[in-house]
Amino acid sequence: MKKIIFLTLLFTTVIYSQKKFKDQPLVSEIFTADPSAHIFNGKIYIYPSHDIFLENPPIDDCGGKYAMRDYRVLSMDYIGGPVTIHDVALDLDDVPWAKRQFWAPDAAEKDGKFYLYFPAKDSQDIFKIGAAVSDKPEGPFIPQKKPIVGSYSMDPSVFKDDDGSYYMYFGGIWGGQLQRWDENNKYSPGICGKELLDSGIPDGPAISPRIAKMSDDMISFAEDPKPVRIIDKNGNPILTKDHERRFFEAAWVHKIDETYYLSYSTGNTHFIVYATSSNPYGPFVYQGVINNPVDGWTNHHSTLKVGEQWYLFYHDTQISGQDHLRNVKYSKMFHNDDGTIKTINTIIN
Ligand code: FUB
Repeated sequence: MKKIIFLTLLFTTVIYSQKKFKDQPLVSEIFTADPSAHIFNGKIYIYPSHDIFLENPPIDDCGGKYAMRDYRVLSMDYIGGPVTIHDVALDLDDVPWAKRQFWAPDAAEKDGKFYLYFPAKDSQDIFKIGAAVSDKPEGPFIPQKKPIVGSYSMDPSVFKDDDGSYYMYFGGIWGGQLQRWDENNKYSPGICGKELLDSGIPDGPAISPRIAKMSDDMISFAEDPKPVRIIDKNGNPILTKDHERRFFEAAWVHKIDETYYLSYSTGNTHFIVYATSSNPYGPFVYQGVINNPVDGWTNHHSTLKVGEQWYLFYHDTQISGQDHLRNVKYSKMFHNDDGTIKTINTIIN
């Protein structure tokens, strides 16, 4: 038995030492994932999930091994500068409605206040999205006592438009539970994983991420969430079984001139892809791949312009080799003259 363990470890070490990674982890003291990057007060702040080691990680399709319990914010004065790991920004124990699984968060700033948006499962094990407020970008954040009314599923990201409106994009299928919510925002209990691959959802338009405009208070929705349509260049919806292009999780929006770029993860096919629109509500037209599969199962990102340069923040599993123990990184990202984005390969063969 000892021999088998030794050989397995040796094999993993050899494989990993042979892999060449384009970028290096931002920090190695803690495991971090799902980086949402912003510039606040002239500094770069990254809001990641804080992955934790589990003695016996559950094996299920509901994402049980992503059992995170707090958030830690990272910051850099400039790209490539030293990274500060700030103290705990929000602890699961301090959120009255949240029972478990602090998944991918995001943050926004308005009028000198900072808002952290985070998903967690409630006492019924249903994902909802919470808001927490701070005077400082790194927190600590004071959570609202209840989740955002009308919110559901996970992976919130909040986009500020040029006219000062804020929109939350959210949702994710499988363990993210989006398949349990219809487009009128009605919940029905349901399955959460691989069963959805072939028989779980009828073939037809894929499940859409959701959008809701934020109220002025930034802690509530100004409207009922609506589906965000993703279509191909002929105007046809991207279909459920189109696993390389359909939405899975990790919606994120950036804007260049009048074009909105919606990027997202395709989950089980592991790409970060993008689609464009002239309207924050869509429909978005599928364009292509931003990030090819990274090391590890999940692929989750954000985009940020620093000076004149765009960056893709993402994670992989370079340090641990385990899907649920990730490390955040960044890479330069380039738009072509026609507005398309050059595909990034984070593993160099
Ligand atoms: O980190 C937990 C979940 O894994 C995120 O919410 C998903 O986007 C995936 O990265």
